[in-house]
Amino acid sequence: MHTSWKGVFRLKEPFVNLAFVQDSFGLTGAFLGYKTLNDGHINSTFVLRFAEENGAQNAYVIQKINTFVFKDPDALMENILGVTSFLQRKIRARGGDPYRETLDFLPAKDGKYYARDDKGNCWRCYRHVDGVYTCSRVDDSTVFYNAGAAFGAFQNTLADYPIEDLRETIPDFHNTYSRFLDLQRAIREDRVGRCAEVQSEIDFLLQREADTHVLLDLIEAGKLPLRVTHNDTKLNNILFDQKTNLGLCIIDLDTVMPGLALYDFGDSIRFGASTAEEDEPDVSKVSLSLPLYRAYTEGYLHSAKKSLSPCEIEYLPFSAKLITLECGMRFLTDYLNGDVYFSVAYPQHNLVRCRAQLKLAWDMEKKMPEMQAITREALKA
Ligand code: GN1
Ligand code: MG
Repeated sequence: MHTSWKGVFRLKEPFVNLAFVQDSFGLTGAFLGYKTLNDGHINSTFVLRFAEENGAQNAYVIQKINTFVFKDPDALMENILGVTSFLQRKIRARGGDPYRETLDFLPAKDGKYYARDDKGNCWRCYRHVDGVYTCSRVDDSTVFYNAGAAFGAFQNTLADYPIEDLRETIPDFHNTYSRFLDLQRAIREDRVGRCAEVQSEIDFLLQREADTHVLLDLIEAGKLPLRVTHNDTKLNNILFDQKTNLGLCIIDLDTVMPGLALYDFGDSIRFGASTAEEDEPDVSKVSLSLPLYRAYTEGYLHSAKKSLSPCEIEYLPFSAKLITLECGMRFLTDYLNGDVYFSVAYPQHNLVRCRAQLKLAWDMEKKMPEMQAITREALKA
């Protein structure tokens, strides 16, 4: 949940240069305060609120784009604007509210959808959606069913988006074998001397190399289609309507790229159907919740099953395990590389995250028959 407003009137580094963003994006009104949103591991995100003279308030989300991760901000914003304007047209056509059901980015003075400050940092701005909440853990199965329905609907709505127009913002993003090779390289280089302490995590992952080829082989064999996918389908990338608890708006469109429906399904389960947070230090608390797995699968299949092939449906349970392994690999790789990619709150953070993922993947392996049975049942529901 968002934290309360802070009554500050001047934002200092590393926060936002208020005058710069006001000027760049033409934000009017008296500055009331800001909040920092700490959900993401890549970009820095703030919400700024302003009051107009007539008393009306406007809030904006201001993000510093991480250009170490997103090397081409022009391509990044081109993708996002392509997708949001496509979604806005469809939402309007079905009588929805295009300003609440997708993100509305503001152009900067030069017409680009980001502004570069004098330090070379790239900032972007979109209208804050009011009357919503986010969550990074959920116990209520209904809300998680709604999450599945929302991501399923997102995939359906983008099914006829011209895939060839999308730039690959991060090449090989969910190429699990290339992630495996990245881990092997990090082990070989051992840049910060952390390898020896994580031998059991390394062994766990190296023993599962075969898994990293499974979906890639199916793509190669023409059995899994590339679709327009979100690629970062964490629960906290959904804005839920406070009144209805329905998934209203999908956010964090940075990695919308050609991908597999299975990557999106798998990542949602990894993050949202776990019994603990992604960075829970006590791994005995981490496991797959089968009731949550059922809820998400039912919600997702309810909106997406018509467009999914039998092969996609067959591999849904496996994809959850695979993306959990992939994420564990990525956290471990970053730990070995000296924490250069994901933002960390303390030195062992990436290792803690990795251990939680490996415990979850291990638990999914044990529960795979149940996950398969639930998927078959959800298909008939
Ligand atoms: C990153 O920044 P955030 O939290 O939305 C990452 C995802 C990972 C996720 C793990 C561009 O997403 O791929 O799954 O952390 N995004 C990028 O929590 O690498
Ligand atoms: Mg993201």
